[in-house]
Formats: sequence, structure tokens, C-alpha cells
Amino acid sequence: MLLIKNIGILMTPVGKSALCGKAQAKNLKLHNAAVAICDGKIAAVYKDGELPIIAASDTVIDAQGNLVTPGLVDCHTHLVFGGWRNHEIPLKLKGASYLDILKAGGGILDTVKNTRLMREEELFLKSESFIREMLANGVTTVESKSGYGLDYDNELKQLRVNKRLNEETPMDVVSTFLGAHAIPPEYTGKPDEYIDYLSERVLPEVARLKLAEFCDVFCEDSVFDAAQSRKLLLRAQKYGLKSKIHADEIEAIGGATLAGEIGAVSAEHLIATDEKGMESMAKGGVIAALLPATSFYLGKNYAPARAMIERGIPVAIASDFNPGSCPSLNLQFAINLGYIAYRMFPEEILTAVTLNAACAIGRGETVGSIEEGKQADLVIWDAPDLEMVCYRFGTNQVKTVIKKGEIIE
Ligand code: IZC
Ligand code: ZN
Repeated sequence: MLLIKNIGILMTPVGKSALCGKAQAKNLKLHNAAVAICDGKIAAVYKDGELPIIAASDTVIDAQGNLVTPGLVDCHTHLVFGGWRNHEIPLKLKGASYLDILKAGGGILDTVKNTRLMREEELFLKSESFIREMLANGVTTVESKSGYGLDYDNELKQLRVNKRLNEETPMDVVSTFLGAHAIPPEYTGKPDEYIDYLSERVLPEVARLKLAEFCDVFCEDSVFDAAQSRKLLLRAQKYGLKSKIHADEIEAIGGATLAGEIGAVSAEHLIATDEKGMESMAKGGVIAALLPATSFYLGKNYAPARAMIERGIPVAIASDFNPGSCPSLNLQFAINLGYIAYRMFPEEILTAVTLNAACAIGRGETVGSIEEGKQADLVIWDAPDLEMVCYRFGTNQVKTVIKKGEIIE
């Protein structure tokens, strides 16, 4: 047994499904707590100084009165990529927008060029270093999208890297096929043909080789419209891939509405989402995966998180780590922005980066809360309470990370 004792405060959402409305703020809060872990799973949770009988062979960790939460879940990243995009800074300072750069053949397409050039092993080693950094920052489960290959060979290359990251690092990596991330140079001006190519040539193989659980699409002005997105996602559902949509990041062109209509598990970004989109999401039980560090980095508005919570949409928060619109993998910074920019309460934020994020990637049954039977993924913070985690920013407040009952060094 591994025992974590002397936990000043243990905070966790409860359950296996996403929490919305007032329930999003309901955390279990235990004082002077302890957690017993056996075989990588949570065996028991204690409060008010209660402890199990400890055998000489047990390992005991003293949390020294600090806060303990579930391991964080980062439910939206693009962490497998070649190159960086630091050279875009001067263009942006001269006034070019994210979409201007993409339309001129840069942006995502620049990363596609660099990702295609990289060998699978190099790509794996680069991504593995990000995974290590994420673990050190308290993230124990991550979603990773393809979308920088944009052809059969290179999309599969990225997805195989996801598989290896999941198998060869302590991190749980949930793989998403985002072949419809941009229109590749081979299909310039022919988005419909590219959607057909993905549906007929790439998707069946992704499904056959079980390289992704989700299919995602960048539903955006001058990328893929709502009809093209619908076509691909419905085709993917037939192959057993659940739906996610990059919706309303820059323009509201119907992505959030589509998410509700086709039963997407999550819609992501939602900076420009309108009333109609929110209504459809609430009706369809779609989780809103919000990415505040991207709003920060693009100098854009922030998604209407409070309005979503009021309308009963479960809110998750993720990093959106990618080389263009968010070159930071620090989910703790997104937590800070959840508080400062979204005006969410610490309890709502904790649910957003644990249970709701887990549900957004199909892992609500196994992770996202500290409960008997769930996987033993926990963070011991260098902080006495959740307010401190939301309040201090720019430093790593994680003290110890436990993944499947093992201490991450
Ligand atoms: O590489 O720019 N928004 N996709 C959609 C991204 C941002 C990632 C990128
Ligand atoms: Zn994204």
C-alpha cells in the first residue's frame, strides 16, 4: 500500500460524469485527510485524522498539511509537432492576424511542413519531453491531436507517436484524429475533395489500426465550414470515432450548433459562440472545452464561461498547447485565467481541469476524481488550499505527482 497522509485539505469533484450548473462548483472537501492506494488504484479515502493500519512494507508520504487534488487532465493539446512558430512574432507585431498568416501559407501549414520533415523517432523524442514537463506540472492525463501531417503517411505517423507516448511514458494519452485541421497545399481551394480524401483514404485506416478515439475538425472561416465538418464527423462516427469540434475560435460559423446536433462529446474554444450555439450545446449535453491561454496569446476575447455554466453546459478548461496560438503547456496558467478572465470560482475550475476534462476525452469512469476504485492519479500541491493554486501564477505550485500509484520523479 502507498499511503498519503497529513493532507491539510483534500478537494475533488465526485462522480463519473461531467458536472454542470451549480453542481460544477460542488467539490468534496475533506480536512486532515489521507488516501490509501493499492495496485495503482485508490483503495480508501480518510478524513479528520483517521488512518488505516500501516504495515512495515507500506510506503508513506507525508503531504505536510498541503492541498491534494486529482491529477490534472489536459483535454485539448496539439503536442506532437515539428519546429516552432516563433518567427511569426514580427508578422503579428506588424498587424497580421492568426488567419492572415494561415491564408498566406504559414501558421498551421508551416508546422505541417516541419512535421512532415521529421522522422517518427525524432517526433517521439520531442513530444516525450513535453509529456515529462506536463507531468511535472501536475497533468496526469492528456489528449493529443494529429493535424500537422494532413496526408495519409504523416497523419498516421503522428497518431503512432500518440500511441507510443501512451505506452512508453507514465502519462495516459488519449488520441484524436484531426486530419481536418487545415487544407493541405495538395488540396488548395478544394476543401470538399480533401474531406472526401480523409473520409475514404485516411479515416478507415485510423479506425482499423485503432489509432484514435476521437475525430476533430477545425470548423472555422476559411478552413472547414459546418457542412464539411458535419460530413466528416458523421462518417467518423460510423467508424466508431467520437466527435470533437474546434468551434467558434475566431468566427461563429455554426460549429457549436453542429456539436449539439450531432452529439459531439465536446466543442472546443468557443470564443465567439452565440446564444444559438449555447442552446444547441446545452440540449445536446456537449462539454465546452475552453482554452483561455489561447485567448490570452491571440489577444482575443475570452469564451463566455459564466453564461455557459448558467445555461447548464459543463465547462472544462485545457491548455491548447500548440506551436502557433498557445506555445505553453502550463495548465496551471489556464487555471489562473479561469479565475481572472472567466471569473470562475476555484471549485468550478477544479472540476473543469479534472472530472469535466476527463469526461471530454472519455475517461470519466477511471480518472478525474479521488474516489475509491478510480486510478490513483493525484497532485500534492505546494499550497494549502485551492484559492492559492488559482491565485499565484507564473510558478509551478506542484510538489509531488502520483500517477497510477507511482511517484513521478
Ligand atoms: O497550430 O495553430 N487553432 N489550431 C486551431 C491551432 C489553433 C493550432 C495551430
Ligand atoms: Zn486546438
